[in-house]
Amino acid sequence: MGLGTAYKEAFPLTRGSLIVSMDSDLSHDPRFLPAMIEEAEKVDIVIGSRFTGAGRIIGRSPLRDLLSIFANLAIRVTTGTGIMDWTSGLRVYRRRVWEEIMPHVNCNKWDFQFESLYKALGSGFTVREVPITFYERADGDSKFSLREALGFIYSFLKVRLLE
Ligand SMILES: Nc1nc2c(ncn2[C@@H]2O[C@H](COP(=O)(O)OP(=O)(O)OP(=O)(O)O)[C@@H](O)[C@H]2O)c(=O)[nH]1
Ligand SMILES: [Mg+2]
Repeated sequence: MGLGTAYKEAFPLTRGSLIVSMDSDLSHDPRFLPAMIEEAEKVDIVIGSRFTGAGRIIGRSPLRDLLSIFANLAIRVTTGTGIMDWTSGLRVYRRRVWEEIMPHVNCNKWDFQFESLYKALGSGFTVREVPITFYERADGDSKFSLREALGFIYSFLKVRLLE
């Protein structure tokens, strides 16, 4: 039913003062978490970033990388923020971020990543990025398609223009 739907289902089941989100297709390596959690002492959201410092992507098709880079560039320029990786699913949130923004996030697919971050920034929460290596999925089928990409653009415009 989509990534956003899954996050909303999972949120009431979480405990503790920090919430970690990560993709379940092994694209995210937990070895980056200690540095991210350390950073979360200072800010409200820490993004595991493929596009800052030593951040990188391994094994994915150049076309997918290019789309990702372009989407992030477009979001960065149109929102006027310095965030390099808006679509990364590896994040550490302070619990109060989710408590405050979750009721206002409507996107149910991977557009959730954009809307949650956008609304968190709008609520004054602070964000920092920590470089990570993103690995192409080891197995399973991708849900990515032109339809998904167009759906993301639609959601982006809707969030930006209507809310
Ligand atoms: N529970 C649940 N999780 C989902 C769903 N869709 C996506 N996810 C999770 O979100 C992660 C990110 O989505 P992906 O489809 O892997 O997105 P991506 O990494 O950009 O693209 P590919 O790995 O190339 O397909 C997945 O690894 C899953 O963990 C869903 O419908 N339900
Ligand atoms: Mg994936």
